[in-house]
Amino acid sequence: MIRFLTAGESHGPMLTTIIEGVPAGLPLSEDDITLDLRRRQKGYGSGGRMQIEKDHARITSGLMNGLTTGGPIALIVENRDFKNWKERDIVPITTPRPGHADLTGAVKYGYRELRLSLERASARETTMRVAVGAVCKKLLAEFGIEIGGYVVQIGNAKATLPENPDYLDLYRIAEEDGDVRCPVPSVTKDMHEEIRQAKIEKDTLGGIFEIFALNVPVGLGSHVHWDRKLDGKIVGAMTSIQAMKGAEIGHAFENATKRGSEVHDMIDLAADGYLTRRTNRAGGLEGGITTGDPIIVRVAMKPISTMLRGADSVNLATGESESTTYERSDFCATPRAIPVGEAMLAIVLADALMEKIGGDSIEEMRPRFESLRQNRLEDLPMNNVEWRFGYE
Ligand code: EPS
Repeated sequence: MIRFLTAGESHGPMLTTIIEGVPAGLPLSEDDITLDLRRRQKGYGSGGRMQIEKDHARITSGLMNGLTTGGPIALIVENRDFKNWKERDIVPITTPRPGHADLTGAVKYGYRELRLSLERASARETTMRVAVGAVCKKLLAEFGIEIGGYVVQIGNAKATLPENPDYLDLYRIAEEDGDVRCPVPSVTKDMHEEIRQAKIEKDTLGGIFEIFALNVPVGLGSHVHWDRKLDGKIVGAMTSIQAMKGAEIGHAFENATKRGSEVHDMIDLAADGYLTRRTNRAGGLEGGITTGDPIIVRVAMKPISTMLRGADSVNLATGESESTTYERSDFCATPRAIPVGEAMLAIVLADALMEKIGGDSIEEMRPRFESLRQNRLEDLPMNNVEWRFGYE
């Protein structure tokens, strides 16, 4: 199965990751990873840091002749900003920002300088998640699985989408825009305006975005135990991203207000004998298992906690009430969160695929994957077998 660790501080010399469990024989290049790293750096509402960094991942192990070896893959990304911090006279931060890990981290680890919390809690770490996600996307792409995402709400600007949209089309529109990654062009300028106003008012904004996965085979995940349910893993992975405070599969919160007859995806028998669904309100998962329909996960990002206008807090060194200080930050990082959400979904799905079909090399996986696809609902309904149930 796929595992990874990241290391590195926001303004330290470099970020590092080791990925374990990627099978041998996967074509991979630094350019594959750079593409997503650059996407993560692009978006309206970013602060000054993105002008400094030019993220590029060096692959330092696990790759030979352009193919993965099956060994651990190590990646490093240099922080170009490091030299500025090395040369700078750094004043300790003693007034914690509400919403950031400043206070909780300091209390937990006994820090006497809040930078020790922020250096590791910083969303700079998502660089490495995106790098790992790019590798997992390559693995999934070998089997036709595609991942993408777009922003659906910033402030009051909301993109309303049709029930079963062409996800790749929405993705293309959002990527072409690039700036706020809105899939509905008529709403793009409203999202832009929301961010612009927040900036003028020295404030910040969060948002809601959707990540999808297409062509996912039936049967990843399991209903048999809580920690094998794929919906739980996906929601957990999304809320592990810095500033993400909620995630739902499909329109879960909206569905919660409706009746069952309005929510569940009715099953039909198609002319060719396959089973089909009228809708995909379940977001591609039933009982913690993939249905074969698009996986849709919606994620809520809180507003960035570093605000130019400051926030009421207490200076821990003096015990006096004081407003937080401001050095630099994003005003709205939601457009830039899309590649991060895609990465986390790719990592969870790559892990679930490896769990399902295993294999030490891509070649070993291919026939297993084909039989997984064949298994699709082809043999249903099974009217030539005896159906029975009993505890005895
Ligand atoms: C972050 C604060 C800002 C963001 C950073 C996350 O960094 P800085 O303090 O250097 O301006 O730019 O995000 C990144 C560096 C990045 O690569 O996304 C924070 O405190 O979480």
